[in-house]
Amino acid sequence: MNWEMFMAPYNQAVDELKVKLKGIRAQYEYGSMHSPIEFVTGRVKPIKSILAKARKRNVPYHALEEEIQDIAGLRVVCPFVDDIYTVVGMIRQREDFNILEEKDYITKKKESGYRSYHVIIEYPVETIQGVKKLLAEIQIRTLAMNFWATNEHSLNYKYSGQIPMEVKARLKKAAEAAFQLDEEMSKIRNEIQEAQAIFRNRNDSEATK
Ligand code: 0O2
Repeated sequence: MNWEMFMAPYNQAVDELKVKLKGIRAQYEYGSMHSPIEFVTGRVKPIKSILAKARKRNVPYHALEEEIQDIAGLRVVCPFVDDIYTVVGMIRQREDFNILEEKDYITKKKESGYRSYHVIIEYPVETIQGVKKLLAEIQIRTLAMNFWATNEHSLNYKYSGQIPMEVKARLKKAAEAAFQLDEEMSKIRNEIQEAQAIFRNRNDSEATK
């Protein structure tokens, strides 16, 4: 297996999709509008993790491209829960890729407490051999959901997937607290956005002095 060749289109897809998704945020900023996107990150799954996932699921090498959907992974982090659905709406309308599947782990959280909205897309990458369509996963979540998932992910790594029961229970509590935080923030969303607009205008006028 030539891993460098295998990974090349995934690296390209992540780079391109990062630019495209960051472009959405930039357009809101130019228009001085509230952006439903706080930040965008992207990564190509490390080969070690691809192989570990494949082994766990009995996926042979020749089926990696179809079976491991998140070799190319993008993450869109939003200020508020409603923003997630705004971003999903925009993703659905795009003409530069197709959606294959949507997984709503917000209304239906995972057993761990994990919340996020996942969209699996088929993305065409232009290569010197022609167009190569590959799968990519876009995870859309709030800042609070991201804080929880990042910490839980670190703990999973620390305990090699075997998080002790009492830590698991605390994580579930923390997931609910994070969701409550999202709900409370949504209730004062208008106030927060007005405050941010005042702050932005003040900075803009000071910059042009
Ligand atoms: P990594 O290290 O982030 O790459 P499925 O068969 O559809 O249930 P699949 O294909 O793993 O399972 O898809 P799923 O469940 O949508 O999860 C894909 C990714 O979502 C994971 O990738 C994580 O990034 C994230 N995720 C899912 N569940 C959890 C969770 O309980 N906690 C955290 N922190 N993240 C989660 P990987 O490959 O597991 O990991």
